[in-house]
Amino acid sequence: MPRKKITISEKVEYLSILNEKGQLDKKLEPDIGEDVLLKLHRFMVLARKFDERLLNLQRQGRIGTFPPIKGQEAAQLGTIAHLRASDWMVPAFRETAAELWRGKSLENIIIYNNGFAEGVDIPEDRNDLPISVPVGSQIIHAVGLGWAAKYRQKDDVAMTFFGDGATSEGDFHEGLNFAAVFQAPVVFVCQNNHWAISMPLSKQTRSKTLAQKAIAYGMPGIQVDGNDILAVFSAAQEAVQRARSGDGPTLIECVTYRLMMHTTADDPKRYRTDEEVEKWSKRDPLPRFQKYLMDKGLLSEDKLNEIESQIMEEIQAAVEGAEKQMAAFGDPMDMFDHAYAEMPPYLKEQKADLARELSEGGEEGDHG
Ligand SMILES: Cc1ncc(C[n+]2csc(CCOP(=O)(O)OP(=O)(O)O)c2C)c(N)n1
Ligand SMILES: [Mg+2]
Repeated sequence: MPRKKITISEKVEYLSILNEKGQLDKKLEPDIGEDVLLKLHRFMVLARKFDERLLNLQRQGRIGTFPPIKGQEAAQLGTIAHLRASDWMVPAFRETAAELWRGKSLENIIIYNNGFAEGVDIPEDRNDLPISVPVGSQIIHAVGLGWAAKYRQKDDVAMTFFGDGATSEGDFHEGLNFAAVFQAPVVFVCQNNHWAISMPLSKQTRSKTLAQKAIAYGMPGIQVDGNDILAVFSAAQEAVQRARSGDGPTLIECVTYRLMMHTTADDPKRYRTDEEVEKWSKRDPLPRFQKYLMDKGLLSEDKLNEIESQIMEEIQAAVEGAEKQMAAFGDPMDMFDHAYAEMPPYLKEQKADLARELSEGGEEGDHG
């Protein structure tokens, strides 16, 4: 027969374990040790409070533009929790919670967001890549790293993070295709937060889900409630195990929402409704996880207050420490030094002008 249906038998799964009211689907509850549950919770609170503090600092002019993560903590922590130190973490630009889990210091995040390269520390014992701002570009880096691990017969995996907007980039398609063909140990974590700056999800795809794109490349794809840390944790556990045991890549679509602005340079009220934000605020990943922990007897109001106040102190100390460090950074003369092997005459002139100005300004550096 010249014309017939080809049956594509793969299905896309959807996973939700802890719903927005904090009610648990007992059959699906993952077996997570108490220490891990409490660590996940601590990092969720830390990421939330730190994000709020960064926003305040930005509004006070004490850091530059930064991308808030509020609402996306579960998607980041439930996935990153499965990586070993030697695995590769390949972030986009909105992964503060995952970065903290990997050991990045609060101080360095503040320093980075003030524009100082000194803040780009990769913790010594971690195989992590720096933040990647060109949308989707990090996906192919992760695939290369995963492929290299396999080539060297190591059982390390690469986990990369990207947004719904990145799925419209060629890098996403090239990356997933290569990873599937070569069975590279890569976990693709798409944080579908419904917006790419002011561009809604409906302008990125006509597909019902982003997860189903995995089918075309020949890898498993799963859509999870990205605000449900138990569902994210379970899906990522399977994906990391699959990659580590040589069974290739997985695409995980975490359905979540960016509760704040794209970056502090953007006003989301110009492109989305208060009702939409209100609807998603009710699906906040943090209270539902806290209810789960309280129902299990692992958390109480008193304990929560204690954790929150410890965290607030930790953040305050980091802000003070970072500001102290930064006071010693950034000789403005440095900006002339790294652009040309041989400095053009006009820059030599500007350099001399600035040196003169700085010396005239005296110790206080008052340049009028
Ligand atoms: C290649 C490229 N095009 C455009 C931009 C400008 N830009 C920065 S973030 C962004 C939206 C990204 O959306 P998404 O992938 O959904 O991630 P999210 O910001 O929602 O976390 C755009 C268009 C960029 N950084 N790189
Ligand atoms: Mg997005």
